[in-house]
Amino acid sequence: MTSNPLATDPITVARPDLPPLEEFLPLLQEIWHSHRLTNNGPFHARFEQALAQYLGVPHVSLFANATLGLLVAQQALGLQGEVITTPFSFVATAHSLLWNRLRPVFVDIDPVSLGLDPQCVEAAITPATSAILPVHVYGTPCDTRRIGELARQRGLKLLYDAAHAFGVDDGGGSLLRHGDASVVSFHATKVFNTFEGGAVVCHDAQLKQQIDRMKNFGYVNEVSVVATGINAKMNEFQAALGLLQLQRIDASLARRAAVAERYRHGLNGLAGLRCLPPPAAVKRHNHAYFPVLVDEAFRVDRDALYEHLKRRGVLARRYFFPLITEFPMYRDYAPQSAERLPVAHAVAKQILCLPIYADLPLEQIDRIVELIGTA
Ligand code: T4K
Repeated sequence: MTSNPLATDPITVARPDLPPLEEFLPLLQEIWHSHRLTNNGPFHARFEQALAQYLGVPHVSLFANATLGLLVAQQALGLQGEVITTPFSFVATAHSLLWNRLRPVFVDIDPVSLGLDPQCVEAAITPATSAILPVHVYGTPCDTRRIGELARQRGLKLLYDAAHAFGVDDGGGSLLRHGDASVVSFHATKVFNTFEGGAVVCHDAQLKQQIDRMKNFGYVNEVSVVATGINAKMNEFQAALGLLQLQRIDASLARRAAVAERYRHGLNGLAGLRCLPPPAAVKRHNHAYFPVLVDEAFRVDRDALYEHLKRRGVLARRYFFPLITEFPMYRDYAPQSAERLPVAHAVAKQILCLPIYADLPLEQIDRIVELIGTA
C-alpha cells in the first residue's frame, strides 16, 4: 500500500470543469434528433449571442480552437511583414504568425505583468511593422493603455492573444474589449471550456463578417467564395456545452479564487518563493493559473522543485519554459536572445505553475504547500 495517495492519483496542473452529464444529455438528444451537427447551427447561434452578452462585448465569432482564431484574425486584419510579440507564451502565439508567413519580432516582457514591455515594443517598431500581438499571460492584463496608445499613434493593428483571459474584468469591463480584436481559448485546460474551442472578439461589424466568412472557407452564399478561407468553425456539440458552461462560470471562477487565496496564505513568508501579486486595478481576475517564481533564495532551484513535486504526484508545469525563441524554428528570429530578452529569460528559468482548478479541494492545496516546504 502506498503512503502517498497522490502517487497513484496525481494532481494535474489543470482539470476541466464540466457540468453534470445529465444536463448535457438533453442537448445531445436535441442535436441527434435535428441531425444538425455543425455549420452555424442553432446552438452555435445561441452560444455566440449568449457569450457576447455575458462578456459585454459587441461581436463574438466562435472558433474550433484559439489557434485557428489567431490565424484568421491576422488575415482578416490584413497583417503583413513584421509583428511584434512576446517570447513568453505558449508556442501557438508565434506559430500563428509563421503559418501566415509573418515575421515575429520578439521583445522583452514586463517583470510584473509578464506581458509585453511597452518601451521594448516602441523600440522595435520599424517601417515593416504592421501589428502588435501581445498576450495576457495567465489572464493578467498587459499594459493595455500604453500598448493601445502606441498602436494608435504608429498606425499599427493590435491583436491580443487573450487565450487565458476569459472572465477577466480589468475595471473597465471585459479584458477582451481591447485592441482591434482579442482571441480567447476554450481548450479543456482553460477556465472556460467547450472541450476545445475559442472565439475572436471585435468591435467592428464588418470585421466580424469578414472573420465569419474566413472561418467558413470564404463563402458568402451557396455559390460565392470571396476569400481564401479555412475551416475553423465551432461545431454544435462544443456550442451546446458552451451554453451550459456559461451558467457555471461565475461559481467556477469564485472557487478558483478560493484556491488561489489558500495558496497565497500557505506560501506566504516562504523565502525564495514568490507568488505573483494580484493584478492591480483588476475587478475580477480568473485565476487561470497559479504561477510562482522560484529564486536563488529558495532551498532548491525551480527544476528540482518541479521534480520533487512530480515524484510525489503533484504535476506542476513550467509554463512558459523554454521561451518560444529557444525553439529551433525561432532561433533565427531572435539572435542573442539571452542578452536582448533578459527579463523573459530570467522569468522562464524561475516560473512554475502550481495546480489550480475549480474543484481542487482546499486540503489538497495544504498538502501541496507542505510538499513545497519539504523540497
Ligand atoms: N495562446 C496561448 C497563450 C495559449 O496558452 C494557447 C493554448 C493558445 C494560444 C492556443 O489555444 P488553443 O488552440 O489550444 O485553443 C495546454 C493546452 O493544450 C493549450 O491549449 C494551452 N494553451 C497550453 C498552455 O496548455 P499542454 O500540452 O501543456 O496540455 P496537457 O495536455 O499537457 O494538459 C495539461 C494538464 O491538464 C494534463 O496534465 C491533465 C489536464 N487535462 C488536459 C486535458 C487536455 C485534463 O484534465 N483533461 C484534458 O482533456 O497544452
